Amino acid sequence: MSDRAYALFEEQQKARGIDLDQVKAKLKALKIETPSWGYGDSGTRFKVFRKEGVPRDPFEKFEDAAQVHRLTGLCPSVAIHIPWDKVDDYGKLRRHAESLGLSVGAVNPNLFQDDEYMLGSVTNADPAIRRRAADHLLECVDIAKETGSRDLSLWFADGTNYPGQGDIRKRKAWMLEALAGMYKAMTPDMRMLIEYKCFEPAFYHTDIADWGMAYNFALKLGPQAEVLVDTGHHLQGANIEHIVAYLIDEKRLGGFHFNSRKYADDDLIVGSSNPYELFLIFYQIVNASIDPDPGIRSTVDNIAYMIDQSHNIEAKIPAMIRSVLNVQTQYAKALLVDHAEVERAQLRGDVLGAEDAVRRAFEFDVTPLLHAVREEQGLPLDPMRAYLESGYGSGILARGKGGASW
Ligand code: AOS
Ligand code: ZN
Ligand code: ZN
Ligand code: ZN
Repeated sequence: MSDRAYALFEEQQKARGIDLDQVKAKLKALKIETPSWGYGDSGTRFKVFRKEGVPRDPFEKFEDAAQVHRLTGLCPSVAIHIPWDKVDDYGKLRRHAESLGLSVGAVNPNLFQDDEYMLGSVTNADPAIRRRAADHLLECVDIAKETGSRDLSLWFADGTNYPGQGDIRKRKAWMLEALAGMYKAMTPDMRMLIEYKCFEPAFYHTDIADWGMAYNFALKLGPQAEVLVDTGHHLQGANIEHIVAYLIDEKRLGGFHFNSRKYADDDLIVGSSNPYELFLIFYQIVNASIDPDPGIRSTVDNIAYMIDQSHNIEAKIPAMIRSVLNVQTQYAKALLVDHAEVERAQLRGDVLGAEDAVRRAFEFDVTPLLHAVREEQGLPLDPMRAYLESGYGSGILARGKGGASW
């Protein structure tokens, strides 16, 4: 990208009153966590395609994640899933991460793959199974202490398939009991991020089915509990950016699991079919970042942007690069919204003017801006191309066929 393209872009944005130095500083501060499970094989319930070169252990997952960070400068931490990433020595995993310029991110307990959990984990009617599940949550707090992770990221598959199968209100109490036990075990600087999902694998009721339930649990637990929004976890047509704005305003938005979906929890490359939705989410976030209330600004500063995608047919590392670049692009566009202009239109009841002021930011080509930022950071202008030319993808083929994430 030529300097001329950037000069033109700069001129265009200056004329709109956008401070590009500030925009660049914000882009440089963007951090997106990638998930360890996004580097291993995964699939649908029909088939897991085993790929050559996928990591054979958690250490290799971090090595692949380091490539994404090296080329994009965006992904300094990696979420882990226990027991998929179980190791004997978490201090060793932490040091390995640090030697690669990474840190261990959110710790995700896994309460959905054991036979005992068929009828629920923390909400199982059997107290012994509930105890086992609660112990796993506590184990994850201990792991987070060793890995230096701030966030515990919780998603429960718990739910029922048929009316009458479970006592919904009892299960609600059991959920709170398990969460409260974990909450008590956390250190003061840890956070519990509670994820919700409307359905799947349970198809009648899910114990934490929507943001309101997650929020209610968080409120009951205390300030270290917040809500995690996975963009694939809503019923069709849900206005996710509204949920985002609402939770920020309540100072309880803890983080995201970004992914793209068309039908249900598709877990596809972020922003691949719904870039405008991603842009509108960032529009709400950027809008809140200039709120006069410091509590709202600090909520925004502490949002954990995480990717949660499962690669089924595509190569894993470039798919992750695509996702994080898509996030960066939509964030860059959202940073170009002229909020004062939107507000003026709102105040005079100018519906079309307000909509236009928001949409116009989405329509700018931010390539010159992103190239300038990458150049200033000493990063390749085109991280995807740099990856494909690096030879890393063919180098790892020597690993042979890896194991599935699960
Ligand atoms: C499941 O639908 C959730 O999105 C979780 O975040 C899950 O733990 C993750 O997708 C790994 O399977
Ligand atoms: Zn998720
Ligand atoms: Zn999901
Ligand atoms: Zn998902």
